[in-house]
Amino acid sequence: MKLLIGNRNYSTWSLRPWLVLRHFEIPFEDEVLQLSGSGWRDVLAERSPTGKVPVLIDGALVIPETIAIIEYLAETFPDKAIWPQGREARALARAAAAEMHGGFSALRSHAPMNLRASHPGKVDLDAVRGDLHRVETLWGRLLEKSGGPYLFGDFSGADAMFAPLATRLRTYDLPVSDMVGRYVEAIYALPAFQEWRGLALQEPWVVDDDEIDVIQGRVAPGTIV
Ligand SMILES: N[C@@H](CCC(=O)N[C@@H](CS)C(=O)NCC(=O)O)C(=O)O
Repeated sequence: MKLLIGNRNYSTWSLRPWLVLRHFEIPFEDEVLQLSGSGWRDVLAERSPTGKVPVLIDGALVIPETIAIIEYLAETFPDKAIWPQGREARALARAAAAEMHGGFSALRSHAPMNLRASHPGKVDLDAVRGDLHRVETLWGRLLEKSGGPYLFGDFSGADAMFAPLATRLRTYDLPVSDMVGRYVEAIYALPAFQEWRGLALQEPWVVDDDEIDVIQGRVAPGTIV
């Protein structure tokens, strides 16, 4: 199996299935397709049916779309508990994953994932207040019920879906409850996440579209090194 991914520092969608593969010890290789530089969109268009990453390649099968990849892994490796035990818990985990996939647009646009950076105080809190409130409600309810440290107790596909959002809370030092703060710590403590982050920190590439100082006009494109 091979997973095509984007730059580890910035590519939220790539991080999600990569965490599932690595955490559940499914053998795979990965290949980074850059999300910046000359001709990057052409490379993506050649390699991915949607022109986006991640893409999972299993023999002749080529699967785009993060949720489809995670579901394929869950079906292919039913012994791995990628989704939690119990039909009701699985339904809630899939609902959370779908909500992440289609929602939280304010946090996604105002607080791009940037693992190597620390930008406290730079996000307009009014713009993301609704999303932060929903994070508190959703994670709070699930963590209270499961007892943590992950949303359904053990790490699952739902946590993989929310891991990038957890990093945004830390990068931009957004105001959260102790419970959400502990969950963010649990994501950062996951060995698979630590491996990804370690590799992200070694990447030399800068994607201006995901750099908040460029987005907010503090620095010119092409000047961050
Ligand atoms: N709906 C897709 C979204 C994938 C996506 O937007 N990936 C970004 C990288 S994180 C990408 O490939 N962007 C390139 C582009 O938009 O041209 C999924 O769930 O996998």
